[in-house]
Amino acid sequence: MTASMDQPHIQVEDDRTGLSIETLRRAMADNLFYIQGKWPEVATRNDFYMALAYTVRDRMLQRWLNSQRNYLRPEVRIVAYLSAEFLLGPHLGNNLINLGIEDEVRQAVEESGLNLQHLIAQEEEPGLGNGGLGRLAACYMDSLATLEIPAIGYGIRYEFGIFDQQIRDGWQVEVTDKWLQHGNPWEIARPEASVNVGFGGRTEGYTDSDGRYRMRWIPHQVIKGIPYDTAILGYRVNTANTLRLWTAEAVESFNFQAFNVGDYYGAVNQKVTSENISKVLYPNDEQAQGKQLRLEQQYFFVSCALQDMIRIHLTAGRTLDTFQEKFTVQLNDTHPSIGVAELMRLLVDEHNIDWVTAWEITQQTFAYTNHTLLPEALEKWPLDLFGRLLPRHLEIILEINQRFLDKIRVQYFNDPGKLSRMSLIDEQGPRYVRMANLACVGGHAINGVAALHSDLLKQTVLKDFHELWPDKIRNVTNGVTPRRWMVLSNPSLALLISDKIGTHWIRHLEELRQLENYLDDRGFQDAWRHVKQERKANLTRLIQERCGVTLNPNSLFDVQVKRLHEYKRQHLNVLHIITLYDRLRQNPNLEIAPRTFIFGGKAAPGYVMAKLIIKLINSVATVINNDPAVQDRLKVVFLPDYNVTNSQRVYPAADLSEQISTAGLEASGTGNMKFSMNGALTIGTLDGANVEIREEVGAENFFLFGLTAKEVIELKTRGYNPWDYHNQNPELQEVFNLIRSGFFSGGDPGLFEPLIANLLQSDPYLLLADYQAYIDCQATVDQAYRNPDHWTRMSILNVARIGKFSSDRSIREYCQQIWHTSPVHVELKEYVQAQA
Ligand code: HBZ
Repeated sequence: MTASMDQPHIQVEDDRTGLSIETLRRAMADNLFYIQGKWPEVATRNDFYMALAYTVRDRMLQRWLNSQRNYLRPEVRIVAYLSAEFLLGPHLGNNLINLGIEDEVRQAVEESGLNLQHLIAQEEEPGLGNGGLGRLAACYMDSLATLEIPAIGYGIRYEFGIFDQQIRDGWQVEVTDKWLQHGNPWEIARPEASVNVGFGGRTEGYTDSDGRYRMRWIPHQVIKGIPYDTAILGYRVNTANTLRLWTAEAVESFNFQAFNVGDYYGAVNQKVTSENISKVLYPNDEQAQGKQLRLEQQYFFVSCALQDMIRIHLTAGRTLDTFQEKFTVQLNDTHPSIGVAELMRLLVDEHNIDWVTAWEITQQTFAYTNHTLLPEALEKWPLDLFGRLLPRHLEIILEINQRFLDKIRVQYFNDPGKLSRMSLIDEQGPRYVRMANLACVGGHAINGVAALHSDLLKQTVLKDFHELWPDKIRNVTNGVTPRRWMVLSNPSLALLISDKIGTHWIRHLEELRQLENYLDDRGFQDAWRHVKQERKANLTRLIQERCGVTLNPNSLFDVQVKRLHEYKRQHLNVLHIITLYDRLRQNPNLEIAPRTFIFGGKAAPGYVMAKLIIKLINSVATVINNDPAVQDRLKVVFLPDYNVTNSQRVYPAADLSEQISTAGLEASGTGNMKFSMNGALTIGTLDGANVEIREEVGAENFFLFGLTAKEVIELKTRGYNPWDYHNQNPELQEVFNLIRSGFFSGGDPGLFEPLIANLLQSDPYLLLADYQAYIDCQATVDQAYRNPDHWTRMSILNVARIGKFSSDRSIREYCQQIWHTSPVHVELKEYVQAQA
C-alpha cells in the first residue's frame, strides 16, 4: 500500500474552491453535466440555477465544515435557537454577497450566455414561516454567523411552507407551496444523525438496579426524525453555522409484520401518518389551542433537537452535568417550550440524573422570547389531549408545578389568586397546560422584543412573574440584517452609501451616522432621489407584471405590507383612501400629491374578517383605478403573494411606511425597520419598535398619530363607544355610507356589512377613535412630500440614524445579557483529514 493511501488526504479540487471567472464558469458547466445530467442545449433555467447553486455551495463548504468541527471542541459554547419557523427567503443572492463573489459570478454567468438576475429569480424561497417571528429567526441566524458566534438553528423541514396567495375576483385563494418540487441544492441530508421520537402510550414505575424507584415512558408509536442541514454563512467571515431542520419518517419505512399478514394498506398507512408531522406549516390563525398535529410538530422537533445536542455534548467528551455550559437554548416564543419537560425527561429518565440537578441544568439552559400580548395568542393545550400524546411529560409538568406552587404558597400565603394565575395548569374551566408559564418557570430569562412590549409584559400578562423575579424579564429590541435588507435588496443605495463612507457600515450599522455629513450636499441629495426613483420604477415593473396596473413612479408610494390582521389596521388605511377619493370627487381641483397605495400580505385561511379586508382593498382599487376623475392622482394596488422575494423589491421603493397598529398590540414590528433602512418615512402609532425608531430618527422625521397604549387602556376601561366618534364626524359618515351603499361592491350593500357592523358595534381595535388623527397626519405627509428637498433630508436622516435596528446589535445584546457567549474565530485552511 502506498503512503498516500495509508494516510488519506482529501485534495480540495480547484474547481470546487477557485474564484477566478474561468474556474467558476468551468465549475458551473461541470455541475450542469455531472449533477443535473444535462447538456447546455437542453438545460432548463432551473438546471442552470441548480448548477450555479452547487457551484456557490461548494465555495461555502470549507467554512461550513471547519465551523462544524468547532462545535465538537469541548470548550466551545453553542447557541441553539429553537424555532418552529425560519422564514429564510432565497439563499443564492445572499450567499454571493456574504462570500463576496458577486462580480466574479456575474461575469462567469454572463460568459456562459446567461443572466445572473434571472438565475437568482429562479430560486423557490423556503417560506417556512408566517411572518415577523419566522423572519426574525432568519435575521438572527445571519447575525450569529456574521458575529462568529457558534450557533445551530433547530426547526422543522416542512414539506409545504406558507401557502402561496392568489387573488381571484378580489378574494384570497390559498395554493400549496411546493417549494421542494425542483430540488433544494442548499441542504444536505444527514440520515446518520437520525433520532427516534415517541408519542402516546403510558408510563410505568420500576425499581432500578440501585434499588431506586423510577419512571419510564412506553410510547405507543415511535417516529424517526431525519436532519437536513443548511449552511448559514456570515458576512465576509469564515463562520458558517448550521440550520438543522427535521423531517419525520416512519421508523420502519415499511411495516413488515403488517405486510406479512396481508395488511398492505395498514402498513403503508403507518408510514403516511408518521410523515404527516413535518408535512405543512400551520398558518397562525386558528386559536392557539386544540390542534393535536401542531403539538406533535412542536414535540417532534424539540425532542430531535435536544437529543442532538446531548449527542454533540457527549461526543465532545463531556458529561451531562455541564450541559448548560455547552448549550444555551433560546425558545422562539412558546412553540418549543415543551423542551423544558423534554430535557427534564431526558436527564432524569434516560440519563439517570436526580431531579434537583436536572432542574438546575434545565433552568440554566433555557431562555424564552415572548412575541405577543394578545391573550388569545397565548398557547395552551387541553390537559387530556396533552396527557394522551405525552403522558410522561404531563407527569413531569405536574411535578414541576407542584414544586413551584409550594414555593409560591409560602411566599404569597394570603393571595390565592397568585397561585391560580401562575400555575402551569389553567383550572378555571376545562383544564389546560399553559405553555408561557412553563417557559417562564423553566428558564433563566424572559424577554420581550421592544422596550414598550417588554414594559407591558411586566405590567400585564407576566405581572406575577415579574413581581416574583424582578430581574428575569428583560428587553431585547428586535433587529433585521442589513445584508439582506439593504445590500441585497437595494444595491444602488448600498453603493451610494459606500461611495461616501466606505463599506464598514455593513457590519457596524451605527456608522451610517456619517451620512449626516452629506445632508446638505446637493449632489448627494440628487443621487439619493435618483436611487429611490430607480427602485420605484423597478417595483412599477413588478406590479405591471403581476397586477396589470400601470403606476406613476412620480407619485408618493404609500406602502403597507405585513400579515393581514385587524390589529394591524389595514382597514384604517382603506378608510383614509376612501376619504381622499371622496374629497377628490367632491372637489376635482383639490391639490394633493399624487399617491399610490400599495398593499401586500397574507390572511390566515380561517380568518374571515382579514379575508374580507383583502376583498375590500381590491374592490376599492378596482373602482378608483378605473375612475377617470382621479386619473393619475390616486392608484391602489394589492400585490399578491407577499413573501420575502417580493418584499425585497417593495421596501426599497417605498416613500411612506404604514405602521398603524392599535398602540400596545404590535409587539415590535420589523418591517418598520426595513422601510426606514431604505429611506422611507414612517407614519405610525406609538407602538412596538416604532417608539424607538422615532426616538432614533428624531420626532421631526416621523409622522406620529393616534392614541398611546396607556390612552387605549384608559379609553377601554372608561367604556369605548365607536358611535361617539361616528356621530360627530361627517366625513367618516360619508365614507361609511359609500361602502354601505354598495359603491365598491357592484351594488351589493351586504358584502362589507360584517366589517362595517364590527366597526360600529364594537371596534375592538379603535379605528374610529384614531380615524381623525390619522387623516390629519396624512395631510401633513402630503404637505411634506410636496417639498422634495425637505423630504429627501428626512429620508437621509432616517437611514443615517437607523443603525440601532441591525440584528447584529440585537444578537450582541442576547450574547451579553442572556446567552453569555463570545465569538469563536474559524480558520479557513485547506481541510486535511487529521486522522493519522
Ligand atoms: O413577531 C411577530 C409580532 O407580531 C411582531 O410584532 C414582532 O415584530 C415579530 C418578531 O418579534 N409575531 C409573529 O410573527 N407571530 C407569528 O408569526 C406566529 C406564528 C405562529 C403562531 C403564532 C404566531 O402560532
